[in-house]
Amino acid sequence: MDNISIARLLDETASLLEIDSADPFRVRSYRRAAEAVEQQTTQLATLATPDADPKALLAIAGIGKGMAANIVAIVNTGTLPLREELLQKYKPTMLELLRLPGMGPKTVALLWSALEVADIDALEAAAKAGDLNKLPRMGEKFTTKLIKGIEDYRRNSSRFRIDQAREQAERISALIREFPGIDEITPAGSLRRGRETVGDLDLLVTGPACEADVVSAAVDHVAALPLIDKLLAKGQNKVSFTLRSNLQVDVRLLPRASYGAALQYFTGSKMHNVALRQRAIKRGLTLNEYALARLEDNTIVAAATEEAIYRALDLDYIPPELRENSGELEAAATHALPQLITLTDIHGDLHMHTTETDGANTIREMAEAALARGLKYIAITDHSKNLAMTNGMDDKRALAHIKRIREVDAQMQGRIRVLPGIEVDILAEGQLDLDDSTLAQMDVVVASVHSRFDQPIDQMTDRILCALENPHTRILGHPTGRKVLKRDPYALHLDKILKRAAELGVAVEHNASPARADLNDLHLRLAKQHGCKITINTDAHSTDELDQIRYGITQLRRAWLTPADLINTQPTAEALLTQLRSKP
Ligand code: DGT
Ligand code: CA
Ligand code: CA
Ligand code: ZN
Repeated sequence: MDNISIARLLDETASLLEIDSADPFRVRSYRRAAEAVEQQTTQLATLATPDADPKALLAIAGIGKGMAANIVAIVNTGTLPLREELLQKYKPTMLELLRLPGMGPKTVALLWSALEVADIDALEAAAKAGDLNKLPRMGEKFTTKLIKGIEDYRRNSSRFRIDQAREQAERISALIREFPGIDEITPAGSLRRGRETVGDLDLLVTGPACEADVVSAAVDHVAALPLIDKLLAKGQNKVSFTLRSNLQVDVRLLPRASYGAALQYFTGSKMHNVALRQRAIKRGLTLNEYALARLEDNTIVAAATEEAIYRALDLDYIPPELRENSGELEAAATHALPQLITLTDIHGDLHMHTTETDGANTIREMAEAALARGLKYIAITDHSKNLAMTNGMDDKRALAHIKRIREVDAQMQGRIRVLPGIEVDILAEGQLDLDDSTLAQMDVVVASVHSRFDQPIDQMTDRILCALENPHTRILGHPTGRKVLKRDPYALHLDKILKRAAELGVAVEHNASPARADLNDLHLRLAKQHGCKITINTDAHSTDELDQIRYGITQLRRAWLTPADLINTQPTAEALLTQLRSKP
């Protein structure tokens, strides 16, 4: 039993627990153990024999006593009791069903017990045969939606969200770095450009160990990385493999002298590179993954750094996020590239949740965590009552919550300002879910759609326009309702909404959660053209999620935005509130 197989069993148990609606912490402990196991260079089977020292397993970070016992059980019996017990009730493939819109653990369990449906193909067949209609709450409408959901899922499932891709890139990089003589590892491709999803990971590696005469040892090291599931190819300086998640990784090991050219080439995008090569040819130059060189005699003009390559083409350096061939070459040629926003430009976060509704941390904990991240102000914006599954607040609770937020604000003694706010539901007809008199007490009213996503386009547009007209609305939250790789935006005349928001001085949100990224990069560019106020918020449901701001910054950069385009670059809460309330 090798490590990858042990990891797969632990991960499968996590999936079964998830279907069983187990405690999320318990689920996570199995997932974390799976990750820890697959990163080990020693085969755990040798540590888990009856006469082996039990402490060796416990020394691995992420493996406690119980998990060590599980691993011993797996090595000695090929499975573990919990997994066997859960397999009496469920199948591991059911987890994939949970990724479909509208599918919760209970529905999945019912599909299994009533129809013996345990995977996507079987579910699709049952839906198309009309078998679901016999089950409670699964009428024709549910079936139609589900069939569409399965199509969307199939289209999307070959790509991975940026946060997941980045996490994997970091794990792999840490393992590659263990080889002596490697001093730089850069993710290239769509990850470096900051796209919200990636098709595969492209990692570029350089250092003394990557020079041509010694590279084969480094290639061997990469090809033997413990977390490789399937080795796809091993060449002179390239290794391709897949991970357990099925994500493909292409690692290239390159000599220092041509690292810049390779970085430029493999960062792409393809369209940006095509345009850049055309520009090179006009100048009597040729550009490939090894160098920018003179056409006539192949003399190298630039190769070691990207900066030198762009400079030699009479261009300002183009940040990776802009390399989509959408005007960046023209701008770089005329010194007209924007001064893109960075993380340190952001001084506040105006959308987050606490234990009062569906968050994991208290107001005070969120405030301390935001302070530790250098923020100067935050708004606490818990849910309103229409979103019952989050324990949303009615007017009375919302007013009591304001009081508690103001108390924490006072306790923080000016080190950070904590503003009372709300994420209020936009009801089906466009009314807000709480009384105007309640909303009037709030500094930051984020209005969001959380229900009835299936309204016809005109109705949805009117609904949101109506919410914008409420004089208390300050921010339109996650304006299109999309979920990355999961749910398309609702039908919407976004142009009309952005135009009206600009006229009314209501800010539009970039929700930085990598699961949402809403507005997306293209929509943000549109919002700027319309003259909208724009805010970036994390929508954090725990202190950790405040860090997700960095994914949002990447999307803002892809939208060409500068600090002046955002409102939460204002240096103080007062300045922010003045701008938030201002009318054009
Ligand atoms: P992805 O993986 O679908 O999210 O998107 P990328 O942009 O990472 O694309 P990928 O992995 O196929 O290739 C990475 C970069 O390498 C790409 O942006 C440009 C460059 N590249 C790869 N193959 C070719 C090619 O056949 N022609 C050209 N011009 N460039 C290529
Ligand atoms: Ca790629
Ligand atoms: Ca690739
Ligand atoms: Zn929301």
